[in-house]
Amino acid sequence: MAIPESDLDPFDASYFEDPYPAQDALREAGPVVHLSRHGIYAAARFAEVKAILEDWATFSSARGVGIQDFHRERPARLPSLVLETDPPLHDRTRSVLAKVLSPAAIRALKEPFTEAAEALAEELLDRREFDAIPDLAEAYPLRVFPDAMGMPPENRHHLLPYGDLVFNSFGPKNPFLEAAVARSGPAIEWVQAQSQRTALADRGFGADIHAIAETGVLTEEEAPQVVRSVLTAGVDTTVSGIGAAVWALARFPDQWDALHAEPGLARVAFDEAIRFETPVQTFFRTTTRDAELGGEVIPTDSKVLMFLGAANRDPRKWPNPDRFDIHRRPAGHVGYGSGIHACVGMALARLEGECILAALAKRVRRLEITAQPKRRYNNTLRGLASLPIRLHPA
Ligand code: QZP
Repeated sequence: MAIPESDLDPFDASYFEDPYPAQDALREAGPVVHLSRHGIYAAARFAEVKAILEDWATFSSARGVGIQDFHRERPARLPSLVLETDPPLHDRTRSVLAKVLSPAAIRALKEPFTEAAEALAEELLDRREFDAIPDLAEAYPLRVFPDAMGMPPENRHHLLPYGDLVFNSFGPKNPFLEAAVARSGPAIEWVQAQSQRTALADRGFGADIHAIAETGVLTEEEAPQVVRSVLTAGVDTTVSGIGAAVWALARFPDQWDALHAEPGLARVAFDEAIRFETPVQTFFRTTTRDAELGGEVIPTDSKVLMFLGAANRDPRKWPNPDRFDIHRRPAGHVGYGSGIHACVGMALARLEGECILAALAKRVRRLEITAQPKRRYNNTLRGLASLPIRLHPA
């Protein structure tokens, strides 16, 4: 029994354009496939992706969750204290973030996030026609998230090219990464400066992280690195998620009808959009030993690519997986990961998605796509660059 080979490049424009036939082929080829172009292993079925996520000791994050192996190459940025670590270091950082992003802390944002969503929905309704990526999917998180962090109003736009750079950097050094580097300008230095205690308001997630650090859990150097993690993970992801939801709801008008009839479904509709489009498409782990997976053995010190998006459309797990259906139960998808690294900001992301979709659902009878959407190419994130929309008011 040999692990099948594939020459697929999952970081290439034609793959990004329509990844589904290639994902289907990967799932059908076997539980583990070797991608010869990059010298990496891949898992695209739900069961194996989940098994990798649940076994952090065999499938380590400490050597980077991108294609680069930190044991062989120096990481371009200071490794994250939560994403690119294993226990026990991971757990210490994670506990700080779990406290800061606690259910009570997120609940307190329900009112301001709802208010901001209603205001944006009203503005968009007045305009009638707009581009749902910059004017909605980017505008909403850029309004509410930096406020919740306690950031000053200036230069928040740097958060987007910064995220674009980091998410591209998990992939190979290809033209998409090179373009993101060229576009990033002062974003890296700006984010670093914004992570310092003195740059952040007295109230907000940033101040909360620094306050916990001062109790001795984190060192003075570590606290801004943890703020950086939230700034990195918190914007581009929700932009892609909200864009995915609007795009799916515009393409499946019967699903918009259902949401319009029952705006209380906004939260589950957002979750289904995360399953359906899976904004964070892929992530790597590195094997710390010969690793058994789906009856195959992946050699130690190998990079393993998890196809979260393919897992979320695996027919072994999901009936009719290519149908966007807000009445299915999408719970259990791996769009937020699983196991010890599962998204620590999930409740915040879901609150943003819920608020903006509910605000639109109440006011809008129909979403019309008025021109061909344009894809945004990124080595990790799936999303659009442009989605021209006309709103039909209720
Ligand atoms: C990005 C960090 C892996 C993600 C989907 C998001 C992400 C999470 C953490 C960090 C960056 O800690 O820098």
